[in-house]
Amino acid sequence: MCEGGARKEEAQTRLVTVKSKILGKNDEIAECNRNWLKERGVLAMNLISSPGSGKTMLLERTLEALDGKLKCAVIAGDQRTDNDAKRLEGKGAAVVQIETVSSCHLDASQVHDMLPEVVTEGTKLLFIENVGNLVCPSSFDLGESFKVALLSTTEGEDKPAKYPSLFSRASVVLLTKMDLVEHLDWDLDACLASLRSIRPDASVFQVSARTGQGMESWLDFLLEQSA
Ligand SMILES: Nc1nc2c(ncn2[C@@H]2O[C@H](COP(=O)(O)OP(=O)(O)OP(=O)(O)O)[C@@H](O)[C@H]2O)c(=O)[nH]1
Ligand SMILES: [Mg+2]
Repeated sequence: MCEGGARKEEAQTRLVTVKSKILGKNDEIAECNRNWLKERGVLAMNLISSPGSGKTMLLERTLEALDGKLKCAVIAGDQRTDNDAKRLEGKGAAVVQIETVSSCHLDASQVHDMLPEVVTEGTKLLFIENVGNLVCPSSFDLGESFKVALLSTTEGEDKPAKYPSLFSRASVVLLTKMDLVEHLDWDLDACLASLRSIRPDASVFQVSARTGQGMESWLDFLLEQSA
């Protein structure tokens, strides 16, 4: 019994060491990405949310609105398929898809390999659409300027308090699918209270990519940030 306990402790120590080595290596590459992007004057955003909360649709509308105004690029991450890249093509931005296969998040090295291909001369904004997942992607710095968390109204109000690893790290939060509120019991004040309890200073945008509600404020924010 005691011996088993000691072995378990040893195994846990090894696991912690391996994890911190992986994250340490990731952080090094992320810093390299950040410097590379900074040298080129590119603002990079790491978009993180649950699957289906509207990252790609937000980007579809965002790229369409910014086409001809601001040169954008997109790195889209999914476990499988290039569905998102296909949806984002032809909107004036360079788009690449990363298939993470067995991984539930993008890492800095995958982004590093794609940067020269997607970020060409004159690019001002880089959107990195992470794999749909509310937990793991938040631990992996990709070299972004800041993280953007999306939370759709159909997910309920309490997700910031339940998933603090993301919401404490995201300085920008988009409440998406606002057009559906009238069909739901969703409570804006409760959602904001949950968010404020985790990240009081987050910039919050209430948007519907479907109807265009709130999109102007989001676009103004992007233009302002990239200036
Ligand atoms: N009503 C409504 N539906 C939306 C809105 N935004 C996205 N959707 C729908 O939500 C579903 C998922 O949207 P996506 O943009 O694919 O979501 P995602 O976060 O990119 O999903 P993953 O990449 O799989 O994580 C689609 O059926 C969209 O049409 C919105 O503002 N309002
Ligand atoms: Mg998507």
